[in-house]
Amino acid sequence: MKTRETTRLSRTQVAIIGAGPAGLLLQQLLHVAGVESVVLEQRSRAYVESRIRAGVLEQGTVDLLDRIGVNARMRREGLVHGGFSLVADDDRFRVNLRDLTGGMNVMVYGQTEMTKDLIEAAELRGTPVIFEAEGVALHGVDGDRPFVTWRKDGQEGRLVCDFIAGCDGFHGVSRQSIPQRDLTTYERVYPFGWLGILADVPPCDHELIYANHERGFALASMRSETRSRYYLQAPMDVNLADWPDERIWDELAVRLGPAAAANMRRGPSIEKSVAGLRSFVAEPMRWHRLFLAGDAAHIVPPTGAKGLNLAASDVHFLSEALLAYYGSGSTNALDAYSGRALKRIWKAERFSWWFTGLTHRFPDTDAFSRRMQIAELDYIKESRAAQVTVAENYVGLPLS
Ligand code: RFL
Ligand code: PHB
Repeated sequence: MKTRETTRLSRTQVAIIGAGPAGLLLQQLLHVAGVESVVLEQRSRAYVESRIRAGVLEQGTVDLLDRIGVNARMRREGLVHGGFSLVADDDRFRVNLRDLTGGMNVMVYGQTEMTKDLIEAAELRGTPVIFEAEGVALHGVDGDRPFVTWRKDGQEGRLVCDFIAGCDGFHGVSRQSIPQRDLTTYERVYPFGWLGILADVPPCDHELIYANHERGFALASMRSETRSRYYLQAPMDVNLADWPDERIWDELAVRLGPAAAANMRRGPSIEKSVAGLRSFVAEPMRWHRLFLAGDAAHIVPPTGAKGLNLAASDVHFLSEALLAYYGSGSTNALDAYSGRALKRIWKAERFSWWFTGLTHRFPDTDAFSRRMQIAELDYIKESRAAQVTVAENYVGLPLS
């Protein structure tokens, strides 16, 4: 898409670095309100469209996709879930999200699919996305006329803009462009990872199952009624060669408990990978004319299914602030962006950290701490108040 034409572009209102969910969603939120942007992405379109990542959309994320009209396939193919199950030592109970939150659900729809839909919308609507932009660099961010440069097909591109949105993920160039003295970071790296497997078999349950087992955490998730996504807690240095599919299925059957095991359909994996778990926040999310959003500014462990949804809430706040600026010339909302976004981010960080602690085996999980985990899960099972707390965090706190 848009290759020769867009490399000639020289001026836009908002330059967006990164074509992940944050960047692509921000572009459409701005477009429907008449603000121009260009997305610069270092990878190819095929690479971006095939990355397997998150799978659960909060109601607020679904609402944003509805609002920008990039929702037809999600509404057709997405699976609405009104609850999920928690398992501890084969004792399983359901958290009825819909009932506990007064009617809220989550939508199971892969990040891969959402990304494809947003790229297709960009193509149809003519909002430029430049893939394979190498060596993206930010310039003049602390002045009045910032600009971005890159290389593509042996040519130098240069884009002057009013603002830069750094939506380029944890390893991107945007956060690194901010002087260290102006940024405070908070971090926790967990001493384990998630071994993920994708297989074209029907899920073992119609909803997700999160399991605390003495051998470690397990999660049964899905992408559709015929495609399953499973995870096992595993050491970060795990050798995938030691984990042939049969061993993974056997381990999932043990950790997820007998009811799930009885319904589990096994099949060849079509993807297998290990991802690390990290909590990370960089403050503030603004440096002069650069605004960070999504993984560029923060990371959560995936246990709460919050990473993608936080990217969406950030760009919702950022688009509102940019639209207020273009509407009235006032920078008040832009000045408030970082504080507003961080208030919601820290609560999602807390929930993701807590849910990880409740369900995983840590190197220092001795017999006493495991009893504490089991007692807490048992309390949640029996207490509606505790379940409401879990449910309202899981479906997503308000976008206020
Ligand atoms: P993304 O999705 O990382 O997108 C950033 C984009 O920026 C591009 N980029 C650059 N472009 C130009 N110049 C540069 N210098 C650039 N550097 C990077 C990248 O190629 C990419 O296209 O960030 P965004 O948009 O903020 O979205 C965040 C979500 O993707 C993320 O929070 C979740 O996927 C996190 N996450 C998961 N979250 C869940 O809720 N459930 C999961 O199961 C789950 N699994 C995962 C994950 C993240 C992973 N990462 C980051 C390694 C599994 C993995 C492997
Ligand atoms: C997924 O389906 O990839 C998934 C679902 C729920 C999570 C994390 C990942 O908490």
